[in-house]
Amino acid sequence: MAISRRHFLKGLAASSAAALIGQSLLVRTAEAAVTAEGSWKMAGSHWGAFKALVKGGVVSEVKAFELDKHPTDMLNGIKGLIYNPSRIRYPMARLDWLKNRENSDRTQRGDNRFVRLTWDEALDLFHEELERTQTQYGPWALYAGATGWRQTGQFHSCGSHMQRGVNLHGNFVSKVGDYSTGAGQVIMPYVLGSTEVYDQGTSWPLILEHTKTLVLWANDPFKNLQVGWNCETHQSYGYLEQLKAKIADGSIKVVSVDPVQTKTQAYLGCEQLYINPQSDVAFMLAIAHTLYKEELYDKSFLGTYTLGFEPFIDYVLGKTEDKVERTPEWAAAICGIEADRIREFARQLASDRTQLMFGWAIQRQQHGEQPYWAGAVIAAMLGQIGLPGGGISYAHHYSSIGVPATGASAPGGFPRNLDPGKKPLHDNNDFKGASRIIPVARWIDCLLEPGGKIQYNGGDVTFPDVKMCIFSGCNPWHHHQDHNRMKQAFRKLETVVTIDYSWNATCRFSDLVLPACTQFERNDIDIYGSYAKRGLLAMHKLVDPLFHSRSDFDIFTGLCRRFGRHEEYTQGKDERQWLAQLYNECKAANDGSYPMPEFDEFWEQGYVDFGEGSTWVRHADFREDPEVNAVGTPSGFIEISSRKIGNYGYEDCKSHPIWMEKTERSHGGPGSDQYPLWLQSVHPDQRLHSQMCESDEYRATYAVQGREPVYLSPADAEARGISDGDLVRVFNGRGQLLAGARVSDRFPSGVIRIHEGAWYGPTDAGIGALDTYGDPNTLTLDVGTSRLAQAPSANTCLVEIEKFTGTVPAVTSFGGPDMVEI
Ligand SMILES: Nc1nc2c(c(=O)[nH]1)N[C@H]1C(S)=C(S)[C@@H](COP(=O)(O)OP(=O)(O)OC[C@H]3O[C@@H](n4cnc5c(=O)[nH]c(N)nc54)[C@H](O)[C@@H]3O)O[C@H]1N2
Ligand SMILES: Nc1nc2c(c(=O)[nH]1)N[C@H]1C(S)=C(S)[C@@H](COP(=O)(O)OP(=O)(O)OC[C@H]3O[C@@H](n4cnc5c(=O)[nH]c(N)nc54)[C@H](O)[C@@H]3O)O[C@H]1N2
Ligand SMILES: [Mo]
Repeated sequence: MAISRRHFLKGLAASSAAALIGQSLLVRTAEAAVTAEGSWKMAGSHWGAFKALVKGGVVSEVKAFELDKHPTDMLNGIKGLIYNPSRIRYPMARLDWLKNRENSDRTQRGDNRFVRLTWDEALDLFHEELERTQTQYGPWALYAGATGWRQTGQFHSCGSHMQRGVNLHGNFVSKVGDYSTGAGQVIMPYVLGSTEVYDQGTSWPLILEHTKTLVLWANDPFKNLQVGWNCETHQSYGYLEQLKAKIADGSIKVVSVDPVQTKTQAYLGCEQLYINPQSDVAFMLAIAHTLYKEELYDKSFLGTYTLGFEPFIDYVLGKTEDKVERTPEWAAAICGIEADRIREFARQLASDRTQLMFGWAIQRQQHGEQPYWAGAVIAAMLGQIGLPGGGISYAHHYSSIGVPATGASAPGGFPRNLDPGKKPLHDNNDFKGASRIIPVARWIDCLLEPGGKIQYNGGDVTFPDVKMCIFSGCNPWHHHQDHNRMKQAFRKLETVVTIDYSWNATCRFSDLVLPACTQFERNDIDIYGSYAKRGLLAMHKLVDPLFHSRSDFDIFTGLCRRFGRHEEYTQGKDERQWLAQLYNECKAANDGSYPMPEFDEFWEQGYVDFGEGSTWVRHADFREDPEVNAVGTPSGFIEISSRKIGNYGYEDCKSHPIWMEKTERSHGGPGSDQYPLWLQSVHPDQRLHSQMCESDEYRATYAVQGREPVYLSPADAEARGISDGDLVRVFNGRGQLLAGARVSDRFPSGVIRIHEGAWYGPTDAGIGALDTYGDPNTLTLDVGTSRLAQAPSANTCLVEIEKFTGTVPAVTSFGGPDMVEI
């Protein structure tokens, strides 16, 4: 009965499927008892806390938590995230892999033909493959490092479950860094002594009080603060509201330095300073030139708090080997901002209290280390680092940074590592001379070039010969650049195991797929407001796990049982016991400062409020006493030049910030004669990366002819005979995709946008296949930012676009695998 029902349901729209499913398959004991009116339950998510009405075992309504005064529109996608035809229903194995395992035809990977398995079969296979990889090869052959935007909840955080479970069996290759701030988190410790990107920033109330000019540099907080790493409070929006009022009454000037008119710019009604993409460093050098020539810089700050200004300014003034003076005229030709406007902007920055606020997309491009470093140099020349409302920040668009934070302790999570004294079953630590840890964005290079060597942050990395990969809570077939290159790399792999709740492209390119449940199908606790630490949330299980899905905790308990270590994995505790323990530890840590009720009472209430936090100024302590409170750089001072980086001898990251041309740059830069349009693949307004793309009805609110929108300027559209709503083909030498044209005057000529996270849906498994939905990573460039950080360079990408005229292929991204019988 279940089987025919499944065929019947496949392809139905989410809502109708939910209605049908609700009455039959999904009603389970716990929910069956609930009355027809249903009950409201507290839940949490990256999109904020919310209450869900659960009726007859089905989530029927979602409304924002009362404390959230600025809920995101994305709450409207939640129901569709639970109920949609792309949910993974059963454990599945790729057809030819199931038949031939390590000898399978790997060119078939991606053809989406899969065979349904029972959980016992699937976990046996998973265990056999781990065993084979560890014994036939060794820990160097297993990559289990990739982790991504798992769902919220401290206990069920799935990357921890995967790594602890796998580690109980054996060692594996892991990663360093992330896709978000790969370049920033490596360069900034050399410059300001800390990653900056993940540090608390000056509080918004102080910025609103003291700042006269606020520069949003490659920064769209109004779009990006909709989500948070933990359950988001959206308190930042209250401050953006006040900022808008202050712009209107003339007390603060806000300038958005960005090639496009951002959502924030439109909301605030602030000024946009248009800049050619990827050219910010040229602009910054010319600002430094003006500040210096017009004596608008703070000599005393440079003398007291910084090192290495001279070599930098010599370079700016053309006193170095190349004899090029980085004047505003020189920069204007690169960045597209007139020389006089550059001078005027520099004077404005120096005229009064100025706060620079950088976003992260600007370091997700070739030489992404440079704009962050050059930005810090400008802030140092302005001499306001450490003053309220002055200086520089690299994170006010992220996870409630800048909201006055409480000092409360957050609950811990399920341990990612083995317990003290415990060793893996196969405790082989011989990586055969290869590196145990690789820079995360270089893992495709690693698959393609086993034994290859790269430089990274002052050291050498040797790529291991990976044969098996495990992915959980991440979607590399959205997040990594250049999918056609990835296809080649994946052909080197014997086994790919993915644990997820929705059948995304990573499942399609895997051999064994295990269905996890969503966070709405398990109980958890989370801090409310990542950096704000506003309170503690009970995330109530709304419905039982759908279909055959299980929590990651249950999945890895089952795996560990196969080699007799499940008791160690769980520490003999179930979900409820773990939650109570994590809660009680948190309660003890907060004792005296932030009172918390007993666990059962908390669970019943659903929420503990820690109240308003207090304000804080970033780097104020360093400003007050640079010797006692030295920053974490090698010298303890802000390093405008870095001897340490200089000693590495890297061509692409020298001892102070410099302008370097990109391999691809629009507006007259390299490659623009063949592919004239710069593709920015920034973060989506209506998704969290690829999460929620599968939410059918919600996707329909932004899709164009069922495809991901590509935004382009009226001029570029007209030149190509493209109208708003047309189906278009976007392409370059790396790949091609179909998308739906959205013509918008918020985009300048030469700049197009496709949001990252659009689900990859190739017509077939072949290299070069057309992507039917519009994942920008079909087109992006897969190179490291530099030898220093080896971070992703997704925003270095040129393309061309044309109206699509051929036979229109159906979208293949959604709806799960093609189930076949063996
Ligand atoms: N709604 C939503 N919010 C999110 C996320 C999401 O998926 N959805 N993801 C979260 C995560 S994981 C992260 S890492 C952050 C990402 O945060 P960011 O990386 O800061 O965000 P993006 O949206 O990619 O880009 C921000 C702005 O940079 C501009 N920009 C791009 N290139 C250049 C350039 O060369 N010069 C200049 N001056 N500007 C440029 C873009 O036009 C855009 O307006 O967002 C977080 N917030
Ligand atoms: N071109 C381009 N590419 C980019 C970026 C860009 O700006 N441009 N941005 C980069 C950035 S900053 C980031 S952070 C990455 C994001 O890359 P990812 O973190 O890989 O992106 P997500 O779409 O959040 O993928 C999370 C996956 O985990 C699954 N998942 C969620 N919760 C659970 C769980 O509890 N259990 C299990 N088993 N699975 C779960 C979801 O269904 C989803 O498939 O993308 C990067 N890629
Ligand atoms: Mo990110």
